[in-house]
Amino acid sequence: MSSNRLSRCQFAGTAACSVLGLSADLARAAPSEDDRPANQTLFPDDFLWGAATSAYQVEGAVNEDGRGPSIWDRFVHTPGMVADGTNADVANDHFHLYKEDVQLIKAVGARAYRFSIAWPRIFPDGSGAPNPRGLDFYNRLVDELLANGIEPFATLYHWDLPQTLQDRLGGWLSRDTAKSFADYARYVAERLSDRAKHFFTINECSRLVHLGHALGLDAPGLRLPEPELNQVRHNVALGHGLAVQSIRAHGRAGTKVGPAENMVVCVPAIETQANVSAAEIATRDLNAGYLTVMLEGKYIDSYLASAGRNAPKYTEEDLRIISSPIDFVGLNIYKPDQYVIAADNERGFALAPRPASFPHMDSTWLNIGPEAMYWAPRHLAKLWAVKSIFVTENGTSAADEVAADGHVYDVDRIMYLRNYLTQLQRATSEGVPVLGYFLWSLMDNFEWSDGFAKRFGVYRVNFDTLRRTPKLSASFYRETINRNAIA
Ligand code: PNW
Repeated sequence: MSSNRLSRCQFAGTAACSVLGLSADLARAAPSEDDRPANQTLFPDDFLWGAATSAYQVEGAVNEDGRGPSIWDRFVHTPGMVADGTNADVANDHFHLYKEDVQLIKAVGARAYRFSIAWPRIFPDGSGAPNPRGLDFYNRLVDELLANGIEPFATLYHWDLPQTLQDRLGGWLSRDTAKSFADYARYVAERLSDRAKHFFTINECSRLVHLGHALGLDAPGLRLPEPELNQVRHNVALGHGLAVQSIRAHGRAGTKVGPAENMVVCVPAIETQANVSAAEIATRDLNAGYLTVMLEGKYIDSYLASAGRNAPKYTEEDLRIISSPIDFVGLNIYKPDQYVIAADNERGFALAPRPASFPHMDSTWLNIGPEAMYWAPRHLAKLWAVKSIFVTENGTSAADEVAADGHVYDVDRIMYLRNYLTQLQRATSEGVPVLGYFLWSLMDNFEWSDGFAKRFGVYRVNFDTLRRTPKLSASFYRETINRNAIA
C-alpha cells in the first residue's frame, strides 16, 4: 500500500474540508476502500503528487511591495493582444489569498506545489538593487506550504521578464539578460534554499522563444528574423545553464535544479520498432535548441545545418554552461505529434499530417494524445539516460459550466486526465524514472493571450468574487492521490 495514501476524512472539520464541501458529497458516490478493484495498478510508493500555477497567471498585486513592471504587464495592456480584453492586474489575487490556496492544495491531498517567482518583484529593474519586500511574499508562501506538509517547487522564470531588461537590453536578445538571470537566481537560492529544495530554471524555453519572439503572440510580442531568433534561443538556453550554476554555487546543500521544458513530444504513429526509432530521431532533432543541447553539450549537426548562416553566435564555453549537470528534467506534457518512418527522407522520420478531424480539448491547440505521457519521459530515459523526471505540467482547458445544483461536472477534464495518467502509469510500471506529477492547474487562472476565457483549473474561480470552488475533477484528483492509482 502506498505511503502517501491519506484517509478520506483527513480534513474533516478543517477549513480545507469546508472548501471541499463538494467532495464531501461526491465522496459518497465514490467507491469505498473495500470496493476498489483488487488488481488496481499503483503508482510507485513514493510518487509525488502535486499541483502547479505560475506567478503572473495567479498573483495579481502587480503594483504591491515594490514590484516592477514585466513584459507581460506591458503586453496585456496593449490593445488587441488578449482575446477577451482582460488583464492580470488582479488575476486570482493569490498574492493575498495564498493561505486559502494552500488549503486547496492540501484538500486534494497533493504533497507538492509548483509555483513561480516573479523576477520583477525581486529585482524591479531586472538587475541592480534587490527588493527584499518582493522576496518576503515567497518567504510567506514557502513557510505556509511547509507548515501544511506541502513541498515547495519554485520556478525562477515563467515568462515575466522585468520590462526594464527588454527596454535597456532587448531582453533575451542580449547575453546580459542571461547574466542578470543568474544574479537573480543567486539571490533567490541564497534566501529560499534553506526551505525550498527544488528549483526549475526556465519554464518552456521553446514556447517563450517561439510565441514571444517569432509569432508575436506572447510577450514581448516580437517577430524577429531568423538570425536574431536563433540568438534569442541560444541566450535563453545560456540563461538556463548560468542559473543552474548559480543555484549549485549558492544554494544550501541538497538543493536540486533542472529545467521545465515543453519538448516536442514525438510519438510513433503506430508502435512498430521502425516508427519508435523514427520518433526517437525526431525527438533529438526537434528539441535540438533546448533539451538536446542541455543534455549533450553540443548543437547537433542537423540543427547547425538547417540554421546555416543564421546559426547563433556562441562559444564552446557557452555549450559547457548550457549543459551544466542537472538533477532532474521537468516536462510539461500536453499534446503529441505523430511520427512515422520515412525511408526516402535522409532525416529518417516524417511528421504524419494531422487530419482536420483530430480531436482537441477546449483550447484548439490542445490535441488529445494520452500516449504523449508515455513517450516523452521514455524518450528522455532512452536517449539521454535521464534518471529523474518530473511531469511539471499536465492538464486541460474545458468549457466548464456551473450546473443547476451549483457543481461543475467537468467530465471531459476527468476523461483527459484519466487517459494521460494511464499512460504515465504505463511508463512508471516499466521503470521509466518519473518521480512526480504536477497537475496544471490548481485553479482557473489568467491563460495568457486567451485571458480568462480558457479554464484549466480543478478548482473553479469566479473572477468577480474570486471565490474558489472544487470541480468534479478536484474529487477525481483527490481520489487518485488517495489511492495512488487512477480513480
Ligand atoms: C503551458 N502547446 O503553456 C504554460 O506553461 C502554462 O503557463 C499555460 O497556462 C499552460 O501550458 C496551458 O496553456 C503551453 O501548444 C501552451 O503545446 C501551449 C503548448 C504547450 C504549453
